[in-house]
Amino acid sequence: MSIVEQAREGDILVLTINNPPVNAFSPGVPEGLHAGLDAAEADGDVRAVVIIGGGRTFIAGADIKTFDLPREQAPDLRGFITRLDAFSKPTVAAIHGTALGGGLEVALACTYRVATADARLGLPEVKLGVLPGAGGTQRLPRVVGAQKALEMMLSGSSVKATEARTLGLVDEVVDGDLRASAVEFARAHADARPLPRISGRGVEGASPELFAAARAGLGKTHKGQYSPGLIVDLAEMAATKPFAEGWDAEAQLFMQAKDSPQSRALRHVFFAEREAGKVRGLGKDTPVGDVRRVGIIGAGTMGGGIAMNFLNVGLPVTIVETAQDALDRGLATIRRNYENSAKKGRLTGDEVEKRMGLLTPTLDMGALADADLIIEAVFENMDVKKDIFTRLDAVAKPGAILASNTSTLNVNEIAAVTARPEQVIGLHFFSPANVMKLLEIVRADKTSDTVLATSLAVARKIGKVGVVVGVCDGFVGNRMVHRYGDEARKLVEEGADPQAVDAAMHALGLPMGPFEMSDMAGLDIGYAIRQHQAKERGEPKPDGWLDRIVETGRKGQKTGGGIYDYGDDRRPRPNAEMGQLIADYRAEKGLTPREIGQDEITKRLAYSLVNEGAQILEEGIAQRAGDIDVIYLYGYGFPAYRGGPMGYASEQGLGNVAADLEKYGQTPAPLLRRLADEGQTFAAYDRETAKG
Ligand code: T1G
Repeated sequence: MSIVEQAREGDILVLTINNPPVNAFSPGVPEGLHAGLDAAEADGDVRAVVIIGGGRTFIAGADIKTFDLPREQAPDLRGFITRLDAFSKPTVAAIHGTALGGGLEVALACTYRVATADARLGLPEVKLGVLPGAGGTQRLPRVVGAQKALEMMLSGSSVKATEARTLGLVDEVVDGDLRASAVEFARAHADARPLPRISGRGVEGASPELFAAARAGLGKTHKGQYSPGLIVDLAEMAATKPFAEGWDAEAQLFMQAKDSPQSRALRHVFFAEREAGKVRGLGKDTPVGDVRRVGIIGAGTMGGGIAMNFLNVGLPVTIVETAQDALDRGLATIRRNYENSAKKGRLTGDEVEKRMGLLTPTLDMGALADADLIIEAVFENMDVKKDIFTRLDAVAKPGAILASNTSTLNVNEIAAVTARPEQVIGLHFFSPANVMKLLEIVRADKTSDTVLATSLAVARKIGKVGVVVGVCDGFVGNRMVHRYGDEARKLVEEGADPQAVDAAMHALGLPMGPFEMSDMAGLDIGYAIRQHQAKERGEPKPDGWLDRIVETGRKGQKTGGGIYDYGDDRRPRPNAEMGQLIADYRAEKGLTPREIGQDEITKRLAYSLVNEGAQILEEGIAQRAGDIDVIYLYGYGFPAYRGGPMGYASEQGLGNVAADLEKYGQTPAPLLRRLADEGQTFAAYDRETAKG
């Protein structure tokens, strides 16, 4: 089957693109389409052309993998679109699945567009740190108006065909056979002359105020990002300059954006997200279990949040507690969360009741006997968990998956108390569990492939980004954040203010700095972990400045104050007493504070993550550096336009990172040292290790 198939339907020529999985505009596709237009031009009996996608979608965009090809090797989407726009016979884009990015740009260069009702159309290029580079910034505003075009291009969101019809983005929404309907539509419009061309239209609803407002809003909606400003500039050119001028400017600005560190980072993230869901060595034919009934042990904050994920996708959940009041509190919290969503119009009253109706509260663990997946979400204490898994072993049906939501404890130890360690896995949800997309899937030594594959499928089903990690203290995310917290506390010991440390992370693009995050999570949690780890290591009781703050009873937001004070708006405000406590601490320890600049703070914090990540990678706790990036993006808010910690380090140059680590008193991990000496990146390491 050729990549673009030509077929005559009477006087209509149908060009079908066969480039699975998403008909991206890869090498071969333009050549095939040009050949199709050549055939249509050469044959006087062909009155119109239909372009349609084979398989599950129209064209989902330029082939992102070709962005770094030398220009002469990259598919010439703009060249094809120029020819298509000027083609002498009517052309019809027949759209199903998605028409995204370059796919929608091809469709906009066609004379007409027809689509199935569930098709989605959009220009998501901003999510890759670029902009529509094949006419989208000039044609979309001419079709849907300035306001809607800005909204679509800046959000990167797509619209369903039914809305696209209202916007004039498609000419007809078809049901039944798309191909036949498109051929019929083409035949019915074969004699239309002059051929309507979008490039000849004006832009409705444009004004200097609109573009000024759009620019002003970027600081909030696209903080620190580069290509959104260019999109506004180009949309304004569509409204104020001749098409040809905007078209040429778009090409230049696209190249600039494509070659930016932010676009490299976002393209890395695009593929890393997809790779993270694949487990090396897990056979494609590994049987995947069918999870129809879920059991949750613990109706606290985590248990309730976890339960909501399954209720949201229509799976019945039995939730177990040890006392009625705890059970009642848990259910009330779940109901309150849903009712809050209903108040915001995200759920109807019926949907709330439907979800609540799927929830079975009980005090009897025996009620979990028919669950396919049971998730323990109780107090972070190994003895408690061991007791629960021992009892679960006697209750759960054969083949049931027994998962712990532990955030740091050893899943091998938990599995060892059961007679079925192959059924035991860690499913580490991040709080709030019904909101955070990250799910660390902790593969224990004896976890079976089927349990692992089923857990990945469950993650996809409940809309989580599941990343497989190994067993160690803190797995991947929390292990890295502990190191990051150590370095942050050290910076304050040496003279930095907590606010300056947090401000450096804001400047890097994180929504919260380490101390704001600690105050939010609860200072007592970090305190307990430090005490536990010191005890485990036989070290003296920790007595850091932050430990002293906790010992004053200040535990963070939950007590109205921790490192910072918090008002009703929950915004952190410096507390003079804490400042004095830190100063006194330094004096007592003989620490002479020094001025520490933002660059040093940023490097020490970001690279502490990277260094621990390199260690984790070398130990095999994470499969890929890309997986670590995905964990950090989805679990801790590291900005995607920086590529995640490992992607960010590769962009800085691992040689520079290693040198800075040494400059600031940290020893580069052996893998980091090796890659730095070889001039390698972490992405190259991932490619190298993928070969097995
Ligand atoms: N290029 C290359 N590969 C792509 C791709 C693309 N545009 N889109 C998807 N893939 C791969 C993906 O890596 C995965 O590979 C497989 O296809 C299935 O993807 C000039 C410059 C279409 C909604 O940004 O949003 O056009 O893991 O797992 O969940 O203006 O893919 O199987 O090896 O995501 O069903 C603009 C990106 C490009 C669309 C389908 N277009 N893709 O989702 O499958 S820039 C996009 C998606 C552009 C022009 C500019 C989604 C999807 P593998 P998947 P899915």
